[in-house]
Amino acid sequence: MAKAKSSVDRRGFLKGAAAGTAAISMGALVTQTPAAKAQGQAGQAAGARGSGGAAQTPSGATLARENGNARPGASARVIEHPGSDFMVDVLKTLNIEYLAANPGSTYESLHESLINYGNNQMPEFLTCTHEENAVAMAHGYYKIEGKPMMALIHGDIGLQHAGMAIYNAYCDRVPIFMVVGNHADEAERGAGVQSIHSAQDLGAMVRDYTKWDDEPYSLGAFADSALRGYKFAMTPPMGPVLIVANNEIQAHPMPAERPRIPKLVMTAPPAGDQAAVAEAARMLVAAERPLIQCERAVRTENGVKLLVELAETLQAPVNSTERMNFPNRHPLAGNGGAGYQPDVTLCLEVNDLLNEGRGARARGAKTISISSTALMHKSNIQDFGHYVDIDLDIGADPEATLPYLIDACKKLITADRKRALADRGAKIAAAHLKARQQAVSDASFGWTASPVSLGRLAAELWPLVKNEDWSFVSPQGFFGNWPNRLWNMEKKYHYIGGQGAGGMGYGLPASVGAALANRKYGRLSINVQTDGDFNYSPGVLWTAAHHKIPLLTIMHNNRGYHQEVMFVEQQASLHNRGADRAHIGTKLWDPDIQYAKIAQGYGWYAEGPITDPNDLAPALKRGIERVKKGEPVLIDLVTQPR
Ligand SMILES: Cc1ncc(C[n+]2csc(CCOP(=O)(O)OP(=O)(O)O)c2C)c(N)n1
Repeated sequence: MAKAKSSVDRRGFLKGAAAGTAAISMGALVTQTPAAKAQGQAGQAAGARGSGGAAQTPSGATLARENGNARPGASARVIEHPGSDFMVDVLKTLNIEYLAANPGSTYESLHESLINYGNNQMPEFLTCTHEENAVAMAHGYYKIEGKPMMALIHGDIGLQHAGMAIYNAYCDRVPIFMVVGNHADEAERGAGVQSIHSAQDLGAMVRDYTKWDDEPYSLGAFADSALRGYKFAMTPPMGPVLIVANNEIQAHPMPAERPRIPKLVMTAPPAGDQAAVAEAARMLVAAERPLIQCERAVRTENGVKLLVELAETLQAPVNSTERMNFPNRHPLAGNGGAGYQPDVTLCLEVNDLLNEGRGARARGAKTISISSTALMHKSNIQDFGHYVDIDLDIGADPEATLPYLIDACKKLITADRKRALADRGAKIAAAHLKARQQAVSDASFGWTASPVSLGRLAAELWPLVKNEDWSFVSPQGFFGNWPNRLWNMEKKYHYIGGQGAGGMGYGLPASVGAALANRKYGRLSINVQTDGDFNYSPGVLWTAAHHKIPLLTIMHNNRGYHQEVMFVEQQASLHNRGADRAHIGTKLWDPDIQYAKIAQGYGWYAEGPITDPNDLAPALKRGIERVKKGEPVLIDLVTQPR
């Protein structure tokens, strides 16, 4: 949401925020832990550890010199109740379990309040080594837990690091509650990093791909903003939201009159217009070959059940391309088989209707869309895709609309129609079975090959996990979609989908975030990890080890950016030149990267590189045993490209 505010207005307002505390300069703001207070060490407690008493810390003047603080000479004072304590009270009303953060001085007051005043609980700090990891962890976490994680971000530089991960979440319609620190007031902040890491309109840096952002100028406004932001994030279409927490409201003392924290009242997701839903039902029941095409169609286990009910009511095939929406072994799963040309396609939360809509129009077929994305668009980033003149466009949340659509369809189906639909269902079921048998046969190709085939990896893993409560927490597109082809995926958490915006560097941290959410359910989290993605920010391995997050990571180590190898080969062919140099700029060899050693260095149990396919199953067994005991484990498998 664009904000127009002049810097003159902002300064005036900030002066208001600082009213009553004008005498206290930045150099004078020193917080104090209870332990330090007991030892009478006021003014030295800024670096004190909560449990071990006050550490010897540099004086305010020394720190000021080193940090370029504007007022090095100011004497230290104590702030008993900083505004950041109130902010913690606000955050606690949101019931957020975890906060992922790479530390930074723009939110130092809030940081200290969270761990001491807030007792590091609800939310609990997760120490991250990169802002992109913090946000991507929150991304993966939501897709298991169904509620947002908080990401706490350091000023403009941290926000720049977080940018791509925010964009992935935005395109994946994933809510993340982000708070970014800032020193807004030039008169109050120091020279050096306090100025360089601050911005006049911090939200502008990511506004094109956050659902909403705000910069509250008082504690009362922070409370409103935080609750409003949480609510916006969680209303379909969901998305990341950003609150700028200016140091001026974090670090100044609480006003005498404590602002009220309002109640969190969530918005019910929008269901489709009754007449439009009735029209959709008429088209679907009359169709000879309907198809249900899903992207982010449903959000919960109940949504999966509803989709099964709709498919069975219509005896229509369900093609699901993103997160798990529909059980993949249901006889109606798939595209209906070879030669099944849909005459009506129902698209559920399909972002870009180019393929479905224009394809249908070309052959005289019809397209219906039910999507919440119709309710929110921004101008700059082109993630909205294409304008397609489809036949019925319902702006609504599919999951909230499904009960009405199912009812409307059932009312229209006569006994005769039911018999015809059952005949169609039997044919679709036969095609489904054929596709599954074909997948089993395809998995045997290159069974004894080294590097190891991905079909073999999927086939070796399945018997080891199928009796566990398992969750596949990485994208499967670069893994040949093998889990969908071979495994039995019936629960929502069996597959959490892809990056959202195709941004690499998502896989490793998102799988750690998802594994964290799975931990409390005792679920076995499985991540098949491509090597290109791994190398963006491997520091999240340390976060997983430090916070004891059990996760089985199997490296799909094809020693390169294979997607790009294929693109360069394609271009070489298009330009009528040989592809023998396509490895330049695309391969990760010479030297081969030692992933097991990297993981061990970050505190993981790790094995490999494995090149003999016969060594794979025993290594997987050992790995699973350790993960079940609570450890993160990495097995480096040298693989075929795809
Ligand atoms: C941030 C980012 N940079 C570059 C790309 C372009 N890109 C798309 S796929 C890909 C290769 C990724 O390599 P890897 O994760 O090893 O998967 P592989 O293609 O080898 O299966 C790259 C670099 C991207 N999508 N995201």
